[in-house]
Amino acid sequence: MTTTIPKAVSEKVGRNLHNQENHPIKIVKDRIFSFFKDCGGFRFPERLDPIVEVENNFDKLLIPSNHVSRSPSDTYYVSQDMSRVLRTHMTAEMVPLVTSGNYNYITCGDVYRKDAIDSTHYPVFHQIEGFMSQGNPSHGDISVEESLRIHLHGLIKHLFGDTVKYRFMEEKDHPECSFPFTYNSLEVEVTLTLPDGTEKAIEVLGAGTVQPRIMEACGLSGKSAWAFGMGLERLAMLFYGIPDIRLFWSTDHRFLSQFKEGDFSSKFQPFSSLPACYKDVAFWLGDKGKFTYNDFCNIIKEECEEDIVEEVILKDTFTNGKTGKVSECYRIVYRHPSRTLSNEEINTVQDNIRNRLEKELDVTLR
Ligand code: FA5
Ligand code: MG
Repeated sequence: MTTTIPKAVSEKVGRNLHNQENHPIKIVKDRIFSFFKDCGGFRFPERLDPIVEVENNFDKLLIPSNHVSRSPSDTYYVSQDMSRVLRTHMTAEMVPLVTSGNYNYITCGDVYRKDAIDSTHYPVFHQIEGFMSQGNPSHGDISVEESLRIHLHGLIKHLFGDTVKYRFMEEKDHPECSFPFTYNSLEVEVTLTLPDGTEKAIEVLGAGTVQPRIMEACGLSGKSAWAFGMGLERLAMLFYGIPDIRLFWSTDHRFLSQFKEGDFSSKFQPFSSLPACYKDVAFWLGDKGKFTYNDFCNIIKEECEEDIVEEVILKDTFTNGKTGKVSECYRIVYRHPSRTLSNEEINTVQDNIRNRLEKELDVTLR
């Protein structure tokens, strides 16, 4: 079985926003790279092809065969024999990069996940990943754990300023902050005050000490290394006040002309407040448990020629006492980022989605 990749996703392959001059994703990437350039000792290799072996994305990273992230509801499989995927994280490049002699690197690339549809999730986003092994002079005499923490403290302050409020959520206190490919793992959460005075905590990165079995597989038995991975979109949204993650893919000059290399202080000026159109769809779930929210979102992405769906929200759910059947009602919010949608256009898409829901996900429309 392979997943058909929605056109809205496949046409993003090769766009490489992280290398597009004056694009906010590139500006944020450069700012992170500049911190590590100042540290010294790092290489900055880039592997642009996001199609990778399942082995490198999951197996060699010790991700168990029953791990949810491997499910075709979460990951885009691109070959008939299920041996290749659109990489789901930049850690997929760790084994190939280290094996080919990069022992200290910072890399960046596009990653793909089937996910929710809302203002902070998009099936394509960008990650920066860092890897540093013992032997890099900037480790000095300190342990790998200490070195990781020093670099991360420095990076967070470089990005958000000295007075930033943030915390390290260590695996030992927060078991959910762990990764199969690292131990002594942690996640960093930054709390920012928004223009309206409210505080918002966001998870900006995951990190840890690389598992010895992976070091061995990379030909570095007996050595240790740290690694971290962070998402760029949410950072850029915070720095610039960009309200909707889909905007990064806009080719509209009203968006692109607002950003300049090195300029971090400007705030994004919204250029459209187009009306949204809401459509609800309610159904009974079938007995086979075939329906998943991610598969539903993927059908929506496949049916939309352009990015016209802003959000898909579960509005209501209940169980019929007599039959035991479960009903769910979802609201699909349609809004094009830069033009007004016609009723006709929305109705066609909505009808197609309804038909496919019934055919493919074993539900009965109400
Ligand atoms: C990872 O992807 C790990 N590979 C990170 C890592 C690397 C850990 C090396 C240890 C060693 P996670 O799925 O939590 O972890 O994603 C890492 C970061 O990417 C998150 O902290 C967040 O900033 C960003 N991110 C994750 N999912 C999304 C999404 N759907 N949209 C935007 N950003 C996301
Ligand atoms: Mg996470």
